[in-house]
Amino acid sequence: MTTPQQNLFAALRAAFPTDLDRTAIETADGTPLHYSWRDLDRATARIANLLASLDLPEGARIAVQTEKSVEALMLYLAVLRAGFVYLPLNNAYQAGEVAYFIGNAEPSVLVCSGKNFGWASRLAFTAGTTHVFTLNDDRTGTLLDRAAPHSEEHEPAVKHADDLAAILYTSGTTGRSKGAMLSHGNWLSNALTLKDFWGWRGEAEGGDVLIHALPIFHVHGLFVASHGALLNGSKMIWFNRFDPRAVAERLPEATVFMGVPTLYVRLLAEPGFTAQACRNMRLFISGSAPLLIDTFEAFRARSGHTILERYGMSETIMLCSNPCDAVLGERRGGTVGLPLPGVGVRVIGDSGQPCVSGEIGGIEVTGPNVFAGYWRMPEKTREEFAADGWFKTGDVGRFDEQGYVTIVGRSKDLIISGGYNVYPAEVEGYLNEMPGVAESAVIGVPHPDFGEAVIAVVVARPSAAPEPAALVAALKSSIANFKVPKQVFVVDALPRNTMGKVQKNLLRDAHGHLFR
Ligand code: MLC
Ligand code: AMP
Repeated sequence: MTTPQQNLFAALRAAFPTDLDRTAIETADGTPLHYSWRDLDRATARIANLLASLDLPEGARIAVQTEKSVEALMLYLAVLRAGFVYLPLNNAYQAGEVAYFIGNAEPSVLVCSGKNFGWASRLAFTAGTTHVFTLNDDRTGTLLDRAAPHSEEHEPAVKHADDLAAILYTSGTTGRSKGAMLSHGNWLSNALTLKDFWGWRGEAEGGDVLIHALPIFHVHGLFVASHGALLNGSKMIWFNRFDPRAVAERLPEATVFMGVPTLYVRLLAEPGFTAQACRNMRLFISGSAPLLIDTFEAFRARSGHTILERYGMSETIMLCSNPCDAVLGERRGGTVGLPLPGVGVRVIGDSGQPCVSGEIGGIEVTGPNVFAGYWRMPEKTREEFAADGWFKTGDVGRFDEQGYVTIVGRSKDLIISGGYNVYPAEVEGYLNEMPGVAESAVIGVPHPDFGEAVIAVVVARPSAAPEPAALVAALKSSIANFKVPKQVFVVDALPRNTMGKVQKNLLRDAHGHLFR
């Protein structure tokens, strides 16, 4: 018996509209460019053929650290099409961070921005990568040059549901980042569920148009947003950078928008963002970080639209969502809604037993959306799955009587700043290595724009006097800018409990009003 083709690209390709000359993507920053569905098909075929010509091993990883561009999206689709494994990297990561990912994932191919080619190719070739291409956000680079002569026809590689499609690195609470292994089946099942649950409208119902303004190296922008539009044959209005004024201007042409809470806060600060601008909108979706109830309400008052909040993570894609269809219930601010159809969500208390509604515990998940494990980290994988196979999210929450989930906190020491995850342990590791620093505690405090902001509290070594500004400058040269503390305080000692554990809650209380 032959297994049916489960290549995610094949499923997306099958959803392209019959008229391939229609616009699939229109760029919105700078001179507008129109990419037709035929352009997407041909360009991804050329890049897939280039990759196929490189004689790469089965399951080869293609690591990508580029600026956002339509061509970068095409590269992602081409990797799926050719049957290799996509490994996206945040373009804020610096050389030291990228070196770790390349050492751990051992990609055969690296695609980087031209401006980073020097250091990026040096470290990739040292780690055994065989090909390094460049791709810039102005449609230049060796990737496109090398792909140009290849055929614009390509039969998608046959992939099974369990075959690896992407590795997404998520930082570890202790130690280094872990690569979550996502399969073609994980992506496809979640994309099909969301297509239905969020009521994506096909041509017959007027057709949806998505404003795409998120980065494309994480679950939210690359997968949830792009897959949603592609699987529905919907046009995207494409922003390489989020600009609230420009987005507000284009809203009348769109029906769907997806953002992290910071994007909604910034839209509310934009005078051009009005109910009139939202007149054709059908759906605003928020996720990746908690949406404050104040933002939820201010948004409804200003635009007349109720934001749909949903909850996901790299390891599980989307787990819960507020209803889109009123028949299923209302959209409740402060909650992440109901478990998605086909996704099992439970809340487990300290006793190890499921909680009754209203009781708080650890959120666990099972379903076809849940990843297979961490790349080459069987121990970590075992630790994060319960004995019966449910994945422990590290988020803490409760169900209410109607089955809505509210996230009340995290058991993992994690800060989410503007939708990006920052693991305090990682930043503390860098700080503790700096001259004059004895120890440090990195915490998140409320911030009006980023939701949470990273700050650090540092204890000096005897007779040393580290300067906060110098510590910030040193961090900026080592780690991604969004992880760098917005403020550093030097203190005599960190508060500790009787077990010697740093009491971060006391530090959060002491600094909680810093940005308010
Ligand atoms: C930028 N800066 C940040 C930051 N983004 N600081 C803290 N947190 C952030 N998120 C800082 C930079 O360090 C810089 O500081 C200054 O802000 C300006 O940088 P910028 O690049 O010009 O910022 P901007 O373009 O305004 O970016 C802000 C943003 C961006 C909100 C648009 O952060 C963003 O796109 N966030 C979305 C993240 C996302 O897609 N997450 C989804 C993860 S998936 P300085 O000091 O250097 O000048 C996931 C699963 C799920 O979580 O459920 O979806
Ligand atoms: P990531 O590892 O980047 O995929 O981030 C996943 C984490 O983001 C989850 O474990 C949650 O802690 C958080 N998250 C995602 N969506 C929401 C949401 N709607 N509300 C609160 N936290 C969220």
